[in-house]
Amino acid sequence: MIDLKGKVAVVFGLANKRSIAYSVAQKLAEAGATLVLSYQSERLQREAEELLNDLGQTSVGRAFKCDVASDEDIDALFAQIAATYPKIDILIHSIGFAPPDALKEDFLLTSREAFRIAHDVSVYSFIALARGAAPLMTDGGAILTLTYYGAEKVFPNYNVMGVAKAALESAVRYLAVSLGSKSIRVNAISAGPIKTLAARGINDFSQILTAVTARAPLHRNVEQAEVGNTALFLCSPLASGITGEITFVDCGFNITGI
Ligand code: NAD
Ligand code: 0WE
Repeated sequence: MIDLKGKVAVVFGLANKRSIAYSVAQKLAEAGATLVLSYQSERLQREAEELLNDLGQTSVGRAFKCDVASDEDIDALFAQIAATYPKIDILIHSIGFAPPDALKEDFLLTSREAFRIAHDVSVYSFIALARGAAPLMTDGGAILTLTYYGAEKVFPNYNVMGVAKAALESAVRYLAVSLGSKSIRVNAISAGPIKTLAARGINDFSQILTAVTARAPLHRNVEQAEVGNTALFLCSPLASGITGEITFVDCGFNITGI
């Protein structure tokens, strides 16, 4: 049994119960961790507080606002965390965004602004949050982000997000070296496709799910809880020797050739 009692986990990207981050938070909480949730805008504050309740964190957990595109928000968030908790142990980065048009048009037409936003929100934020968290991880720590196979292979319409995920996966390796001497491990989970808010409105998403069912060794799609379990493992002492790694949780889809 993994025991995370006395550990503090900060979770970014928990928008609702279908979010991958919800399942991750659930598993961390079940193992005894205290949760700090971060929500993107005031509009999501009540929702975040309700989610904290659902996760059994009413008295210990806290929710703070942080738009990761804002340096001021990131600084304010870590100041609030430092004032509330003596140290933090785990950071979950489950955030990705590109302007909707960039996920519809021909990749060739990707604009400078769409490229900038996708990389700012999906990649730079990971580096900035790791930098904010590191001084508070006084007893070592685990940092985890979520990526997708579109970093390596072309999926129709994933477009600039694929380029951003490739950069994110590289950032995992560079941060692992940067933070290794502090006993902070940095890893990513490459999850198979899951119907979350971020997948809604994606053209042909059901086709992607069907292709996985046909081709993946397990002949099914992955569930949020399976990503949550792997996240729990990677953030636990059981994974003390793993850093800079991309772990696929995709029912084996990525190993197949046809
Ligand atoms: P989701 O919509 O539930 O989560 C995305 C989160 O990003 C939301 O909570 C949103 O508030 C947050 N976010 C976006 N812009 C932000 C900003 N400026 N500041 C703060 N937060 C911001 O969807 P999800 O599928 O759970 O996505 C989580 C992560 O998992 C993403 O990195 C995504 O790329 C990755 N992923 C998703 C799938 C999938 O098929 N759903 C597969 C592999 C990887
Ligand atoms: O990373 C993602 C989705 C990320 C995402 C989703 C949206 C939708 C709403 C980023 N930005 C936005 N912007 C919006 O305005 N996934 C891994 C899920 C996903 O998205 C795809 C996929 C898969 C899988 C898009 C095309 C093809 C496959």
